[in-house]
Amino acid sequence: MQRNSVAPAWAGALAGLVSGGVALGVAQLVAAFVGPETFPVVAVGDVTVDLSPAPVKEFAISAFGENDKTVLIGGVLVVLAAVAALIGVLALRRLAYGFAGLAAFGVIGAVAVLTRPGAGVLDLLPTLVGVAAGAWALSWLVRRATPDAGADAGGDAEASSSAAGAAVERPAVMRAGDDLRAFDRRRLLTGAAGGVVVAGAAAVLGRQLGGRQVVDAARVGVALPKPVTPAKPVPAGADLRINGLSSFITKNHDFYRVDTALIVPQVDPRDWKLRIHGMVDRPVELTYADLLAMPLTEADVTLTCVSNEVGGEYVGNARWLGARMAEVLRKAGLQSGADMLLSTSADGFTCGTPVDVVMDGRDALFAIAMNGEALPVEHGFPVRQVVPGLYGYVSATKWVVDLKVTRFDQDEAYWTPRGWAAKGPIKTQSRIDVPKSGASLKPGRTTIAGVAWAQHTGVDAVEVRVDGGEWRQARPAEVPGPDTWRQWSIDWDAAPGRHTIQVRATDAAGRTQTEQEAPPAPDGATGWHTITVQVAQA
Ligand SMILES: Nc1nc2c(c(=O)[nH]1)N[C@H]1C(S)=C(S)[C@@H](COP(=O)(O)O)O[C@H]1N2
Ligand SMILES: [Mo]
Repeated sequence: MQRNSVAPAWAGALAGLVSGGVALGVAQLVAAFVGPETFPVVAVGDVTVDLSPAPVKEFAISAFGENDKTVLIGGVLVVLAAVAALIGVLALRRLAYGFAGLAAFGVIGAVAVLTRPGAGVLDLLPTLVGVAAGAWALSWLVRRATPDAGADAGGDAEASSSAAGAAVERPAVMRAGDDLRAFDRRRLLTGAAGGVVVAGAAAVLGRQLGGRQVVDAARVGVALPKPVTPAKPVPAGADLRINGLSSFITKNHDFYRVDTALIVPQVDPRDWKLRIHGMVDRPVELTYADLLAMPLTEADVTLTCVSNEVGGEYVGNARWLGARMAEVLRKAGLQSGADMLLSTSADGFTCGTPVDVVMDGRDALFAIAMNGEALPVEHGFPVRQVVPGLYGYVSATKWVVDLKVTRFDQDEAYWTPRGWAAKGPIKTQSRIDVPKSGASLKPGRTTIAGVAWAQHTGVDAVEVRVDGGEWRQARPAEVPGPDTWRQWSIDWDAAPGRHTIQVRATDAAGRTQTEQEAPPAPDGATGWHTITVQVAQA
């Protein structure tokens, strides 16, 4: 008896894939009501992010850049699809195997959801309802594919009759070889098509309902107060307006984004609270309205990511508006001995910032606006931290909701156990923006230009050399203060041939960038940005 050939493997794989789709679509729909982070695919992705060792994450960032999240979710979906197909194949042999596979999936999803910060039992709903819908779809499709459940190749009458609900009227032996009756291809295909429609509709509806409309609307409705302390005027000469050179202010749309969030946290400002506790005299709770009612400070500050490679793109300059962190902390009263501010975001990311840096008078802000508009949701709406001079991973908490005043010897922030330094002052760096590395140039006078940064110390000088020759002084542009990057430019008489161009900056404390190359981990890349260009014959 060749029962295995009754319904082909592809039929099982198809049933499995469609059932998996139904499970995810329905889970997505339910997650729209419970919270987008409870969608099991996202939760599994989040766990993957949190469990990935630093080198894997660094690889992901360098290989995929800001697409790393899409690649990760895509990877999770590919694995899911493969396993769903397998589950379908098993289900055709014996439905109970398929159910067991789905249940195993549900358990993985449930565990992932429950390990998310602040997760409750209700958060399991998308996973549970999704798995139930997937199981229902699977048994329905298997039944359609094999109308005579008795032909179920496993021959387990109990599992097939109870699960598939079809009466076993004749012994399977009698129908062995009766392919038309044992495997109904048309009914499987129409059923699968129906399943795809259900899965797609549920997913689309879920995305619509769980989307960002509510928070987007609240964001658009924010009336930004005028700063009591406006930004220092930006000198006219701060922006050299050279083609290809990063503009002095980075537009919000162009601003780099780095975070561990697979889906951007949606925080309604009406629900937002910042809790300040720990080593303080009086714990404080601030609402968004409280924050907006404080005297606000505006400041131009360049953010930099510790993951930025020499010459990399993870740096940007914006005008921030916010309440001074020092003033908020003085309301709470810092106790002596506290040296760390452990901030937590709505999605559970944590960040450890030195107390002395925040309290030393620099423009360390709980920022609410970026370049004249309420913070973009991706950049931390409604409130994020901005601290000049520190890499983002130790200072720039987006969607910040909690601040614990503590000690570095008692608490650890997100990236520290993952191989990054507990403290992250920004290292002086410089970058050549024009010409682009690998460019082909005409011979003759050419402009070389770029940016350099040494936040809160300031950039004093920038030097450029070609082909390892003499360092020449570039012209640094004007700056409003020490907390932003500084443009620079220099003219070069390009002779035909291939050339190497290098840059190095010296900060206002007299320290020149080291030539020594270091990778981003554990505390920031070093080395001189070096590009090569090809100059054509005259
Ligand atoms: N909630 C949260 N805030 C975060 C992060 C994060 O992963 N989660 N990453 C930090 C890092 S590493 C950097 S470099 C900056 C980047 O800010 P941006 O995305 O607005 O450029 O945000 C910081 N704030
Ligand atoms: Mo970062």
